[in-house]
Order: sequence, then structure tokens, then C-alpha cells
Amino acid sequence: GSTSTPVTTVSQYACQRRTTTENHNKIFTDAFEVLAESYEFSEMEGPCLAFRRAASVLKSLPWAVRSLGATQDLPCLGEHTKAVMEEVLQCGRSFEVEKLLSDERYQTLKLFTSVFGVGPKTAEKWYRRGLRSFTDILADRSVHLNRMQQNGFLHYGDITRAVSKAEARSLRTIIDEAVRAITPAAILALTGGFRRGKEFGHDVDFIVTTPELGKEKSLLPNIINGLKKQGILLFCDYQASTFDMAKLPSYRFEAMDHFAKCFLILRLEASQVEGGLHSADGDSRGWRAVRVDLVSPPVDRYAFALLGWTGSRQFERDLRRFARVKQQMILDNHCLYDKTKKEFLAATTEKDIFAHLGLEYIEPWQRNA
Ligand code: TTP
Ligand code: MN
Ligand code: MN
Ligand code: MN
Repeated sequence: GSTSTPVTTVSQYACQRRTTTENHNKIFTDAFEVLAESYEFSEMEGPCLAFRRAASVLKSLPWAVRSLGATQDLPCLGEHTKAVMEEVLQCGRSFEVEKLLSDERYQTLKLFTSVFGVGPKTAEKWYRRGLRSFTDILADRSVHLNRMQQNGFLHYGDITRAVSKAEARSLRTIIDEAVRAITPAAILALTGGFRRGKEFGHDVDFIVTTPELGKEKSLLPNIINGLKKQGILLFCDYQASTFDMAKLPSYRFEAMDHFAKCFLILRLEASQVEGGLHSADGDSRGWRAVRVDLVSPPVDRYAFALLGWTGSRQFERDLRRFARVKQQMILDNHCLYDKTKKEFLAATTEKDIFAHLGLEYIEPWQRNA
């Protein structure tokens, strides 16, 4: 044969693709992600999503793209994405991307949004005020930093450094012990990027609940107290549950879910991590600060919360889009609603949800879309 390219069709939905952490097209997807981010900074959602979708398609391929011809049967690749790919194929880099990477506005917004608690809107506000560096921000008396941002600056070096798998394992043990001390029967699951098999993450995400419905209400406050007593709680933003079954499925246009959750910064000792900390200065200090997210849904919502918090973000977006467009269903972190039958579809496992959606089951490590 003249080609080794598989002839199977690639779905436009990430939830119908299997995407491991092994990316054979990083030179293209890195370029697309810079462009997507730049469009996000300019609040141009259309082009931003187009580049995220294109990157996601290329990440799912078990082969490296070596010519534009090889992409002709792939979905989600438009004129602009193909022009960027052409440049990368010919020159090893994209002129448009290089220009962005050296652009003052892009660089500054990227720097500001790297602070925990600073989103694109705040970054833009500071940029428009003429602020260009952390020194500028911290010296400007008209800038008010909320508690999250203050802690973002305080622990900047540690929490912008990637979290390793070994560090995630150690945190799991720490959270597990804190949870068992409160209620031995509690359910604790690792979620987010580490559940998808990533080697490194920007934080560690856990779902925690109780087998008895309603008992989960006091769980997060008690865990937080336990961590505080241990002296390892550096920062805690606790958001109580606003979940109300009677209001479903009307939450669907909101980005966040309504479960109780907390965004934490914990102190992790080097001595508790097999092979030591993943940081040079952390090692000499003997500890590092690390971001941890805990979400606590009622147990009858567990499967939906687990699916929603496992990600990736692109995988979640496409699960919801597939549910809406292909099945006339509404999926979010709380429930799955069938608009045709006008009923909620029950699920105790992620497999139940995929089955309701008429999708083949995709393992967590195949959701790195
Ligand atoms: P993240 O922790 O932001 O991302 P990640 O774990 O995939 O990657 P990283 O290694 O960089 O940490 O979010 C994990 C998932 O949780 C993501 O799919 C979005 C979801 N999520 C919600 O559904 N609701 C929320 O309120 C938050 C904060 C996240
Ligand atoms: Mn491979
Ligand atoms: Mn995460
Ligand atoms: Mn997280």
C-alpha cells in the first residue's frame, strides 16, 4: 500500500475518540494552544474554541501529521488551522505564533493569569491600567487583591511548579487519613488530570462523599478542620453547597457546579513524598505549597460529579455538546436529563452515563482530549 495512515474516520466529538497522554502532534497543538489562549484574552470565543477543537483532534491521532494531505479526512481543521500547520510543516514554527509569544499584551496577560485567583478579566483590567509586572501590581495602591490572589502571590513559586505523581500519591494518603478520622466509611476518589494518568498536574483533585445520603454535608468543613489542626492548611476557599435537585436541569448554562467544594493550598513535607519533592528550592526548604481541590457531591450524584471532574475540559465540552446535539439530552456535573422523555436518567457509575448517551465507554486515561 502507498499509505500507513489508518482509514478509520475520526469523530468531531472528543467523547467518541480515545486520547491518551501520548501526543504525537505536539508541535502543532502547542501552536494552536497559544492561538486559542490569545483569542480567549480577546474574548473571541469562536476562534478560541476552533483552535481548541483542532488541537484536540490532533492529540487523538496515534500518528504524527507529516503533510497537510494526511489531514484531509480529519474534522475540525479550518483554513486558519491548516495555514498554521503548513507553516509548522515547512519552517518548524509558525510566524503568527512567534509574533504572539513576543507580544507584550499576550506575555503580560499570560503572566498575570498564572497567578492563582487571577482570570482573564482581572488580568485585562490590570493591563489597561498600564501594569506590566508583578512588581507593578504589588506597588500599585489602587489595586485590591482578594484573599485568593494574595495567597497566589505569596505561594507563587511553589504553586506554579508542576505537581508530580509521587506528590499526588502522598496527598491522597494525607486526605485519606483526614477523611477516615471523621468517618471511616467515606468514599474518596482521585479525579482530574491524575485520574487521566498525567505525570504532572497544576493541582490534585479529589471527590469525597459519604455512602449515606445527607451525611456528606458536614464532611468538607470537618476535613478542613482536620487539616488545620495538623498545621498543613495554608489557604482555604470553602464554598458551601447550593445544590437543589428541584432546580435541575436548569443549571446547564453555568460553568461551575453547585456542590460543596474547596480550593486549598496545603503544605507538603518532602519527607512524606517518595523520592522527595518535585522542586529544587522545595527540597532545600523541606516542604512545598501545593494546590488541592476537593468536591463533595451527595452520593446519588457521585457518577455525574466524577465524570465532570475527571475532564479534560475539552472532553467535558464535547460530552455535553454530544448529549445536546445528538441525543436531545442535557448533561452536567449533577445529572443527565432526556428532553424527549422528559425524565432524569439514573446512574451509579460513569459506564451508566456513557450507555445512556449511546457512547462506547472511554476509560479515564483515554479522556486527555
Ligand atoms: P482542573 O484541575 O482545572 O484541570 P485538570 O486536573 O484536568 O488539569 P491540571 O493537571 O492542570 O490540574 O480541573 C479538573 C476538572 O474539574 C475539569 O474537567 C473541570 C472540572 N471542574 C468542574 O467541573 N467544576 C469546577 O468548579 C472546577 C473548578 C473544575
Ligand atoms: Mn503511539
Ligand atoms: Mn487538576
Ligand atoms: Mn482542579
